[in-house]
Amino acid sequence: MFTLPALPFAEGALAPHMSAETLSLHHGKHHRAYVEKLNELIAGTAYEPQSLEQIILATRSAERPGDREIFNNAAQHWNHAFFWQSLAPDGGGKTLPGLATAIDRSFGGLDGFKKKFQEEAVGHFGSGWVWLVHADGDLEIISTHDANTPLAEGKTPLLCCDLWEHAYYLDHQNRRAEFIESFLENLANWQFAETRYAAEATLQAR
Ligand code: MN3
Repeated sequence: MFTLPALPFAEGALAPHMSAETLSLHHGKHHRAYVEKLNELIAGTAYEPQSLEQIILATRSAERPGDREIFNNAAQHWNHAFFWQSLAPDGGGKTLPGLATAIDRSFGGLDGFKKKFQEEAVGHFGSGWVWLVHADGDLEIISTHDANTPLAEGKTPLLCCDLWEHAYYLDHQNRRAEFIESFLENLANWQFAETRYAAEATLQAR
C-alpha cells in the first residue's frame, strides 16, 4: 500500500515561482491519483508486497496484460516524489562545489548545462520529464516520454523537472521555456542533486 508523500516544503514556499495553487493541484490531485490508482491496480497481485522500484523494473517491458498501466502509475508516483525533492525554496542559480567539477566536465560549465537542459526540455514533444542523470561516470541530460523514468534504464537521476502541462499551465500558461528558466534560476534543488551524486560516487568506489 503506497501513500502520498508529504511535500518537503510548505505549499506556498515556492511562490511566486511555483504557486500554492499549482502545488495543491499537482501534488494533491495529480500525484495522489497516481498513488491511488497504483494501489487499486496491484491489490491482490504479486506486485502488492513489492517495493516501488521493484514494481517499476518488473513492469517496464509490459510483458503481461495490465503491466503497462501498473508501470505508468508506479513510475509517475516515483517521478513525482523525485520531482518534489528536486525543488527548493531559494533553489536554482549556482550549483554546489561537489557537483561543479562534473558539470564543467560534461557541459563546459553551468551555463552550458542550463542551455542544454533548456533545449532538451523545450525540444521534448508532448508530455514527459527532463532529467540530469549520472550514467557511466558522466553526467547527461535526457528527457523521457509520459511516465518513463531513467530508473528503468539503469541511470541514476540527480534532478528532474516535470514537462506535463499540469506542472506549469496555471503559472506560465503554455510557455514551457519560461517555466524551465524559472526552475533553473529559482527552484532547482542543487543540494539534493549533490547529495545524490555523492552517494552514487561512494557506491561506485566500493
Ligand atoms: Mn506531474
